[in-house]
Amino acid sequence: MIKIASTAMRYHADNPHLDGFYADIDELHLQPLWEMRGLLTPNPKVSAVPHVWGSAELRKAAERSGQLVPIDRGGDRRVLALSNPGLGGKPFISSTLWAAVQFLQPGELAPAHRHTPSALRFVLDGGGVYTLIDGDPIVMERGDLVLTPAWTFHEHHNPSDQSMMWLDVLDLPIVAALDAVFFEEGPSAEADQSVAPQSLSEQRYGQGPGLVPTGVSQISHDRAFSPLTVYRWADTDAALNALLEADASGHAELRFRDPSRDRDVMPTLRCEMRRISPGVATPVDRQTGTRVCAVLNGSGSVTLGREVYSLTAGDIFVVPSWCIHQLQATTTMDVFTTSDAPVLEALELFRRSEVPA
Ligand code: 1HN
Repeated sequence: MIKIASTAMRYHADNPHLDGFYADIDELHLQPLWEMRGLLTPNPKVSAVPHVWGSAELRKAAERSGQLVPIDRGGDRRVLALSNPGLGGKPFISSTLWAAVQFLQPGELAPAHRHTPSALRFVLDGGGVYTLIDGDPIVMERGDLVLTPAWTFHEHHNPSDQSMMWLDVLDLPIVAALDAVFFEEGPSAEADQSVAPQSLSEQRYGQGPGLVPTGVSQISHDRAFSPLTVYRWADTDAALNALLEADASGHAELRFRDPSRDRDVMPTLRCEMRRISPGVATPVDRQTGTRVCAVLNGSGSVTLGREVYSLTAGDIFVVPSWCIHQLQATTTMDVFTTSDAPVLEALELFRRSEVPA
């Protein structure tokens, strides 16, 4: 641990040469550590603050953007970024994650592109949009989790007669901090209405728990992300129900994982789903890294730090690093959570503790 305070006493400005020295080294783009404060703090210094974005306001804002802004503006996506009030206007939900709602109206097409930041989509309401991931068509329905791993081409089509809104989460701030953002436009596509009922990804990797293709027809998959790019709500729902029945706690928690290896779905993003029975509260916890959560079903509340926020289906909230967090269900509540935990774990920076209530 570097002790800044004691050396600061020794070197401070009663020496007449010191100011000149500071001016000279400034010209050389050098800075004295001994004059700095707050670099190494006993606990993480977190700029992001807890915040809940309400379902009704999100929906209304998305619909207004649909009336006012055509799809070919703003990077070919009609996306409203959830900007954390603690980050001084940056379009990030925390210093490490991007979260947004995306809105696609009937007949609209968000054209193909690819980028090094990885993305996921979680469908909070509606359905009927399909997305192509490296050409593999995936119909998106309520409660589905869809992955768009780094550098995969993706485009979204809405051939249905209803508008659709979903949650997008990307590791963009991490990739930007690493100066590793690349972006490329894809081939332009006409809206293709002929969507296969099941994606190739599901045909290969989504046919049963613990079953993966092998043998002579082995599908080689050497990328760091899950070869299964969609996790269907029907499967998640059934697994949550079974887990809730098997365990008397009234609280079931599942992690989405790569079916071919013991890994998170993507190297930067962990995905989990919780179901909490009426009247049940989860343990009070805190962990390093950001959690972005969305309520799929039910209602209740969340404690974030010292505040309690009421929750209803469609609400999205952020749990900043090391912030006290507890969920309480009024009706059976399903909460999707994604986090940057795999990054912290890989760097041995992940800490989690349950806090006495
Ligand atoms: C993006 O490519 C999508 O493809 C959504 O749906 C949100 C936010 C920032 C940068 C790229 C998409 C995005 C994004």
